[in-house]
Amino acid sequence: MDIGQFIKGMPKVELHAHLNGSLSTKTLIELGKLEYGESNNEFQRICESFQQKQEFTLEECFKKFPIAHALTKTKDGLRRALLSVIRDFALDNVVYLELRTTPKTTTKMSKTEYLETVFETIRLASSMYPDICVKLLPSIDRSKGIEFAKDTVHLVLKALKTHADLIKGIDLSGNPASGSFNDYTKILSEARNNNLKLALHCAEIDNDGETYEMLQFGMDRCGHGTYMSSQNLNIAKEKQIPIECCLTSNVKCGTVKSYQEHHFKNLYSSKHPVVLCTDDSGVFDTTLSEEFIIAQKTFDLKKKDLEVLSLRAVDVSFASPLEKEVMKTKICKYFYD
Ligand code: 6MZ
Repeated sequence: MDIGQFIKGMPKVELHAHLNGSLSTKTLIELGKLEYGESNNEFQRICESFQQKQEFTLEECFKKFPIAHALTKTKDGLRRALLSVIRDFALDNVVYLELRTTPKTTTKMSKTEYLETVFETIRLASSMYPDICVKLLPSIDRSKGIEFAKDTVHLVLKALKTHADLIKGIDLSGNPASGSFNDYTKILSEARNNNLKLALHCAEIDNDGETYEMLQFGMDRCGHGTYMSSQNLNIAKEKQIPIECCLTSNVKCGTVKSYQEHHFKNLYSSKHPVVLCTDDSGVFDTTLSEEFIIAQKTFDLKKKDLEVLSLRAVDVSFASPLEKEVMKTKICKYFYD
């Protein structure tokens, strides 16, 4: 079997995926037809022109999310979008998905309704796509301010009473150039004190001081970890903080010059816990298989490396011990049967 096919069939674990960034162009167009009418070609043109762009800046990338947000503002749109995303990951043989999304108030839904719709849909998907286990990391968008963040965490803590099986932790994301990490430490501590894991976007842009503060504060996983000075990297290594590497996202946004120069290489060869992730598979037109294929080709990974990476992703996931056992069994079966 060729290595690409082997990777496609491999049971995979996705730990860094944003819901509204994971809508494929096909899904956006389908939802666009429902929202704006069959004959609205302008919407289709905008979606396609975004997909054709191979490189953009991080700032430009943040201009793409409102397109998806306009289609997930109703319960029906959100439900359809979420089901499509789960289906697409399942079709790519992702067996465990920690999906992130920012609970938001829209013109048609309250923040509570947004979150409840997400829970309902994940439960519905578990019978439609039984081969994929989906968990949620509600996101705090750092561009929306502290009051918004407090409200989100309090809603999530309330939701733990009925959805503790689905909620695995909190993600801090949003445009990394906006807001200040210090504003969020109090509310993130509250989440942590209530046993929520923290997955923080950290060092996605060059801001050494903030990266240092974040690493001192601590986190269960670091999103991106692109611009780490050697001092900060040493802290991450001492604390053994797993790093979620999103190759295509970083290269297309220009925060990493090329795949060859991606920090994944040094992290992996120094045996630091590292995972491959898609970030926004729709925005960057990728899949988790594709990310593994790129890593395999660029860094000449062998099957043993693919197995190590897959098992490491299980280890650093926020799954329960039983969920981890199930995943490890699937992975080992694939590699050794
Ligand atoms: C930081 C990102 C991101 O939450 O509406 N998001 N935050 N860095 C990135 N790197 C490219 N990609 C996505 O999904 C979209 C939201 O996820 C965050 C942003 O806040 C974006 O608005 P949801 O489902």
